[in-house]
Amino acid sequence: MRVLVLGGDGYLGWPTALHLSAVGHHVMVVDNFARRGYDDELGATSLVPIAPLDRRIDAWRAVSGRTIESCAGDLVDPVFTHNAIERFGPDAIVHFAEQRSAPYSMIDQAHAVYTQTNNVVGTLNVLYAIAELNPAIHLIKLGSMGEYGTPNIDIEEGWLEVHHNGRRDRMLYPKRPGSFYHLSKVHDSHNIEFACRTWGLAATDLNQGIVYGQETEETRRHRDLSTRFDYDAVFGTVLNRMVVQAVCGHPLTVYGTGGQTRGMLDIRDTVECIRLACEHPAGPGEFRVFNQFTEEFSIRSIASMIQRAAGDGASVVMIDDPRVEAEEHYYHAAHSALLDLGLQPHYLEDTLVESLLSIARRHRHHADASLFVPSVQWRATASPVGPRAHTLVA
Ligand code: NAD
Ligand code: USQ
Repeated sequence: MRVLVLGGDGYLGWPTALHLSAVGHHVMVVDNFARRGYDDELGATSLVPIAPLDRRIDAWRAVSGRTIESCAGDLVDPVFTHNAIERFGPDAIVHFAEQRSAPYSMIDQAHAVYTQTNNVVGTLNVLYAIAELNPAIHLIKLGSMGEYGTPNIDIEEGWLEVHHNGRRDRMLYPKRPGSFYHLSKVHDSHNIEFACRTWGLAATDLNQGIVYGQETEETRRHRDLSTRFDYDAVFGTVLNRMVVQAVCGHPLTVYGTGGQTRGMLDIRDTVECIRLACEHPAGPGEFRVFNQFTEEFSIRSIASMIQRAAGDGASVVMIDDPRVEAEEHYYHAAHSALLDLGLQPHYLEDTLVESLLSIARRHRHHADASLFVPSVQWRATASPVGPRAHTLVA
């Protein structure tokens, strides 16, 4: 298959491009390098050094004999997006290319507006390009489990059978997310469902949980193939952050009571789920939703697991939650569709010591402890309207 990976320079996009290329698909990556720009803006860097995209591609050619094409540009530009898709002529488009940090989207008005514009407009441009060029292209869009929020009923895979006043219908599952970033994903999902229903597009919305880990079979083959490992309070996700905190002797930062429960998955399962979705496409007009995670954990239980695995007196600190979210809640989410397609999950218990902690130990000298401290508050401040304190680099 010809697969276009949008956001192919990012944490997940790059290992996915490698995995798809390794199994024989013809891959092109598109990226505007905004993610590298957020690092400059925030004064943060990946714990594991990453090579520029050109060097990554050269390293892959050297170790595998396979070519990955690349194209630099911004999906918010409709002409660029149309031309990139026309030039490559994909069978499938995997769309990772969004601003993906909840705290980043909550810094201030400018960052909220940037996040929603970047994500919603970029995705709309992709939808229009597919509709105009070839509606048979299968769109695989990265959504988020956080779109659902934490409802007091079971979470289904995208759709809900509703019985109301003696009638029934199959409706999109109601969403109540917890940040302007997560809301951008909800808006995307509605736009994609509309495009499938109206133009007959074929799409898979992958509501992914929190990803952990840094290595895949392909990225291990050369240091220039490494993907990022974020541990800062804006882009570092909880499990990756806590592993780095543990090896640096910093207390593991549990926000609030730590009863927040989330679906999670190993990065090796992310790349495999994408392969499965590409090779088993949605049908014409179908808006298919998969919940993409393998295990559920509360933040408290993750902290205890890491504390036990790291040893060396790792400690846990409970701090006031900078976010507005339920700290104790019901959580039960369906996630059988990808298992039915053949996913063989990796489990955290088996990989924490052998993979995550050993990578973090190897690179701990790069860590900057000031980046562990949460810097973004959800509760509205009486700050003036408009762009100010933080300058957007992207
Ligand atoms: P990332 O920030 O590392 O990668 C996203 C990439 O997209 C970056 O390289 C960035 O430069 C690029 N990009 C952003 N806006 C763009 C634009 N307008 N035009 C072109 N390129 C653009 O993020 P990630 O962690 O790899 O996440 C990838 C996707 O998966 C995101 O959509 C995210 O919401 C979703 N996701 C991630 C996680 C996770 O735990 N990391 C979990 C669930 C869902
Ligand atoms: N948390 C802590 N301590 C920390 C960091 C986070 O207790 O040091 C808590 C947060 O309060 C939250 C939970 O851990 O309750 C998860 O936070 P996170 O930063 O790991 O994840 P989140 O903000 O939800 O976002 C990440 C990715 C995003 C993706 C989402 C999947 O950045 O791109 O969409 O995970 S999901 O959570 O399923 O929506």
